[in-house]
Amino acid sequence: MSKSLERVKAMLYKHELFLSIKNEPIGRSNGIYQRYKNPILTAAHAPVHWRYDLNPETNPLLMERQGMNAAFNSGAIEFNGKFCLVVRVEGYDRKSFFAVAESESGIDNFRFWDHPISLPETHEPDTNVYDMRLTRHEDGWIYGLFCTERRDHNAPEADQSAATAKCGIARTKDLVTWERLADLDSGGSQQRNVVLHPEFVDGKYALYTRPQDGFIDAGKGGGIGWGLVSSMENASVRDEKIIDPKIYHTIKEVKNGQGPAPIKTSDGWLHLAHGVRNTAAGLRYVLYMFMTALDDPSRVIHRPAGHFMAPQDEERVGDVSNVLFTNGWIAKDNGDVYIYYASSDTRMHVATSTVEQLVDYCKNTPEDGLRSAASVQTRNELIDRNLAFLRANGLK
Ligand code: M1P
Repeated sequence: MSKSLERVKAMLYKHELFLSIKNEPIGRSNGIYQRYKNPILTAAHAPVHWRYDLNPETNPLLMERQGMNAAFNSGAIEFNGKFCLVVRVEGYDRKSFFAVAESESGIDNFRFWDHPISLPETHEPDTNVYDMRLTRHEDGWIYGLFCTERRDHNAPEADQSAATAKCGIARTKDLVTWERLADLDSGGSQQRNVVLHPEFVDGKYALYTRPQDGFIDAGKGGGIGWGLVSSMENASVRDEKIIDPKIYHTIKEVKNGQGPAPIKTSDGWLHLAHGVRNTAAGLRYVLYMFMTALDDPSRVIHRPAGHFMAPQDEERVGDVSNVLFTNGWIAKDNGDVYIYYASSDTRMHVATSTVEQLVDYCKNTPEDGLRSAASVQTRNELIDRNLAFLRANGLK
């Protein structure tokens, strides 16, 4: 074997060793979910053949030609018995695209398919696409709803960062071939974090939306909205009802957004979302949960206070630090739940839980009383119950 071929072989071997690293639960668990030691996907997980020109004739120095920057905010679905993520992959050029990575275990050994997804464009090409939410709908399609970002054509030439966000819609049966449908028409508002509910509601498709006045600022908009549309082809939503508003002095006072499509349980629909507040160090993104009624997925029935997961340790640092974001989870038939979340717009992680634990968490975590005194009261109630329990059992 030639020297140059040996170098390629060694590179592939090293990458394979890296992809094969086993993941393991980290010691600390709060009884609600289990975090894991290693991120499940990073830029370094991207196949070597996506980044290097492996031919010694065109790349004699074996230099990286097209670097990868990040692998984050992934949609998730169980497909052909595998855990499949539609990952937001970002190159050094700042462009995001979608690529499927699959794993047998759901906690490690994720492998990207050979090619990223070739997503068709509409008549108005996307500048950037990201954060796909996957929904296996009862109409038989797998839908991917994502953000399509384009330059704001009303912005002055000098302002090259003004953008507009819309909800792009595509559907597939095999995660390989995607049919692109028209972007969601939501009147004047910008949209990000739009998610399709998995079942028809009153014979219509139901959408969780996030109307916003600007690209970053939710402005008068914000909150998780709810709207029904009669078709996903040329879908148009009007009169969105805000079912989970942003609220002063909470973890979602600046903005919030639905995470993945909700999970159906016998106690109601489980929702995972992100909430954003402002700090002297910039925006802080955390994950929170709530539940809605089985007979009306737009009616919130349980609102546990505060965050469900917040960035910790190395999760706190990345391209956009202090961010946890989620747009994918997988509920297995046995009740196990795999929560896929990204940290700081850089890498993907998994946390595991069960439907039983998550429903218990939603039902038994007190709501936010919105005042310090109310928080002290609910905590004292817990303390008093515990002291009585400890005394009754001779432990105090
Ligand atoms: O940078 C943090 C997140 O910012 C945006 O979130 P939101 O839609 O709530 O404004 C998105 O761009 C998201 O991709 C990103 O992770």
